[in-house]
Amino acid sequence: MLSSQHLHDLNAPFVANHEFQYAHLGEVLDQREAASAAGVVEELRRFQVAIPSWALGTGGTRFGRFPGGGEPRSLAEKITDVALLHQLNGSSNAISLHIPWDIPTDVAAVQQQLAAAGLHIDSVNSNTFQDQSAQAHSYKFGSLASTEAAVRAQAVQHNIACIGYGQQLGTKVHTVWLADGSNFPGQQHFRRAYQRTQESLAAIYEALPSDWTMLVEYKPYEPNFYSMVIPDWGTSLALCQSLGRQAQVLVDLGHHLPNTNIEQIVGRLQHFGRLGGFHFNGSMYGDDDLTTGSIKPFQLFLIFNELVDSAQDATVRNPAVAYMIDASHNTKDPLEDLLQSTDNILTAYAKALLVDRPALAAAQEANDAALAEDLLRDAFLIDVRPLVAEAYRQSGGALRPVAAYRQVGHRAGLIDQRGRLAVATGL
Ligand code: PSV
Ligand code: MN
Ligand code: MN
Repeated sequence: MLSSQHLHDLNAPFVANHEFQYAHLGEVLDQREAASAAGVVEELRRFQVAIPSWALGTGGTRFGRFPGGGEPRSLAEKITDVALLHQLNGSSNAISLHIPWDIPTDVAAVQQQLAAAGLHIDSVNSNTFQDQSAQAHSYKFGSLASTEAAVRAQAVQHNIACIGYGQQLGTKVHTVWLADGSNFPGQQHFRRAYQRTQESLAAIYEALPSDWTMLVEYKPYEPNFYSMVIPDWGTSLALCQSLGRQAQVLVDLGHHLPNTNIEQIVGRLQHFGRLGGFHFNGSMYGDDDLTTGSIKPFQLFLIFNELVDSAQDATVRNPAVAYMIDASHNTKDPLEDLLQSTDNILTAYAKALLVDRPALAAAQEANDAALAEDLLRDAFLIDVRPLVAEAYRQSGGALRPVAAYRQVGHRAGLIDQRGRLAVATGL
């Protein structure tokens, strides 16, 4: 952990320039009248995006993995890493757990560590996409959709056990992502696979405490490449509607075929009051897990435009959305990537807050396509970096989180402590 004096010293070389830029942008925004700099900074400071435990180590592909060293070997070390991110940017106050990778051995110690760092558990995520050594039945041909009742029962029990761990640690969100599907035409009966999944989910839903949310995530392909049982938001939505009000759809940005209009999906789900969670990552082709906003920053802005629009519309009755980064970094230092992803997320959010919403609504009503698009571009093209930096600073963080992380030589320190060959538990 860094002391506040240390953070203050790290910021010192950047302060004068930052204050000049922030004051200048404040004047520009005052002239535009859509939103004030202070108001946007306040919103940015409130916005928190959870870090998944599995993004803290280097990912890989089926061709290889190149660990960067000093990766967290335990839940305690994962929490330590997230605590540092939160210190640097004030925007990462929660960690998501994947069971069984993150089963807590000492619940009291975990709770104590979280409290000391101002963190909490965002959600528990079940894992029925891999076989574990002590497991009686294999998930090779599916889990909740399996043709074998014993496999389905085992998968249901695992999900219920996840909820139990979550209760011990104080979260109220359980996320289900299924790898179930098929690789060959004819392999799986589509309707029956859906029906079995629905029944299995209903059994898990029955065990869900009344103040919990169950998030149902969809994905069009991978690991199955002919069909997935929950391939799209329509299937997720239908499942959630059949389960009850506590079931919500989870949108993962990488889980769409190229050129899908994700912002429209976001708007639709909010209209139905069923947008429950969000997994951020960047995508060129599919579930690439690249840095959020690195490839399509305009798309990320348009997604936030929908979120802001819905948040400001009293007729929208969507519950609070659980935001998380879901990525697996192959090349960069994962902690640097998470800082960059969060920065890009806050940048997109800030720009969306700057949209002149009454003018946009009027242009839409008048079918003035050129003006409507210009109003979006006008907000998107504003350089909002001083607003994001000011949010970090007001939260006690670093004006430039990645630079600060490098300046203190954090990765080298982790390698010294944990070892060059320390590999994170998880993916
Ligand atoms: C699957 O691709 C996914 O996006 C799900 O959210 C999983 O829980 C996560 O990645 C980790 O495998
Ligand atoms: Mn995901
Ligand atoms: Mn994914």
